Amino acid sequence: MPWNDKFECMPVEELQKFQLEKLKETVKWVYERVPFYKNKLDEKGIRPEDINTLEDVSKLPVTVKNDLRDNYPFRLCAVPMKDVVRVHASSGTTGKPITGPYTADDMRHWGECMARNLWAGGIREDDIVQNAYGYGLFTGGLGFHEGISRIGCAEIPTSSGLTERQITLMQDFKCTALCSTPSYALTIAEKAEEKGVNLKEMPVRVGVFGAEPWTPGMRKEIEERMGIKAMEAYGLTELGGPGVAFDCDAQDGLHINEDHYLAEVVDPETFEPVPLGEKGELIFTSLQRRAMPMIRYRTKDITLLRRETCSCGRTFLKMEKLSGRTDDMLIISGVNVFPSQIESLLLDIPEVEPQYVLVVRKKGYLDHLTVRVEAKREVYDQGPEKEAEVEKKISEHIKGMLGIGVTVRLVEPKLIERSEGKAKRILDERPKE
Ligand code: DLL
Repeated sequence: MPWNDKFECMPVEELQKFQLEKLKETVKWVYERVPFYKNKLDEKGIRPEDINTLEDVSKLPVTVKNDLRDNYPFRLCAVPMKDVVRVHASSGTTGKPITGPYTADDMRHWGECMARNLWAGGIREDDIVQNAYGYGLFTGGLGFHEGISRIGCAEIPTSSGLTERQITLMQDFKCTALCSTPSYALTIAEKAEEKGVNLKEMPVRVGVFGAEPWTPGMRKEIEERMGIKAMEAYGLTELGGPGVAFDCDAQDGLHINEDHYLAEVVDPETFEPVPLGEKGELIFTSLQRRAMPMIRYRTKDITLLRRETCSCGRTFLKMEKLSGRTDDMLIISGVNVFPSQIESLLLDIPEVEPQYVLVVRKKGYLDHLTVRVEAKREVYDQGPEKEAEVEKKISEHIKGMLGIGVTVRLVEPKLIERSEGKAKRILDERPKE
């Protein structure tokens, strides 16, 4: 049974009626309160009354990350600061941070969306949940906190980092669930192995992971190394953090909390809508947020949407596990490559650990990719000949699967920096223009 079957299992027609009502309210709310949106709608000659069907959403202007930066910190805020009870922020890798203010109602909705996420992962009030997402401005720690408290679990707010202590607390407190980024889960698993702690014998049985791309192969790796079931969370600061979408027992795509978020997929170049089942860039309009609603926010995340009856009974639209971000796409010898594709291939090679960095350099006019991946100790100890053999095997595998020539460099075990939050997989050494 879902956390909130009234909404999560609502017949689609009824759900869409609800969405339309909330969409109209949201457009009116921002038009009357945020000059940025009023100007953009006026420029397009659209008034809130022109939104009469869900498809009319495509008449509205899109919002991009730079709009949030340009209006830093609170110019997109639709309520006075006296109504704001929390502000989160995300710095990203470049430029000014973007902010995410919440009203008390926004916080309540966040807790609801996160409770659905954790509940779908099988987490219940008798669980002891170790929350190893970073606490602070990042939405991960406190977003999960909101859902964990809503369900009424015993929360252990470890935040990220101090990995040895994470393992000790997990053991001492008999934690049954772990929440972290997938790369940090792998760091914890590895540290436990190093310390001779067998996680599989511990009570921890489920993890809810997200905030960065991870392949199905990585999910399997984490499940096997920790002896848990690995579930997923998706979200972004601009839309209030985690709680936008989550997977269920079927582990076949992520259900979008559709009573809170209206999803579209568009062609990233033309912005034309693409039909259900086809890949494109994901765009969200928030439907119930009040402090900082988002109209048609371009996520840069690439996925496809499916409307189908799920074995779990939820009617919410599903988005396929993310294959990457448009920002992270590399073009190597004219072929579009996402880091996730390389990750999947590396997970097939038993001689290496799933610890890698992709280095992009210019070679003449073309981009060249070097895959630095960590050898397993027993391989590394066999010396340079063995290393060369494994490097050749991996580059041939990549050539065979993706059709591109890359350089593969095995590196010594533990040489690649371990992640405590979002792993950095790409090292871009191309000259800046
Ligand atoms: O990462 C919010 C979050 C926290 C989600 C904890 C899940 C768990 P940002 O830092 O703003 O917010 O980053 C948002 O991270 O556009 C995606 O590219 C990526 N991302 C988030 N969840 C997933 C996921 C948080 N499950 C950006 N799979 C998004 C792949 C994800 N990528």
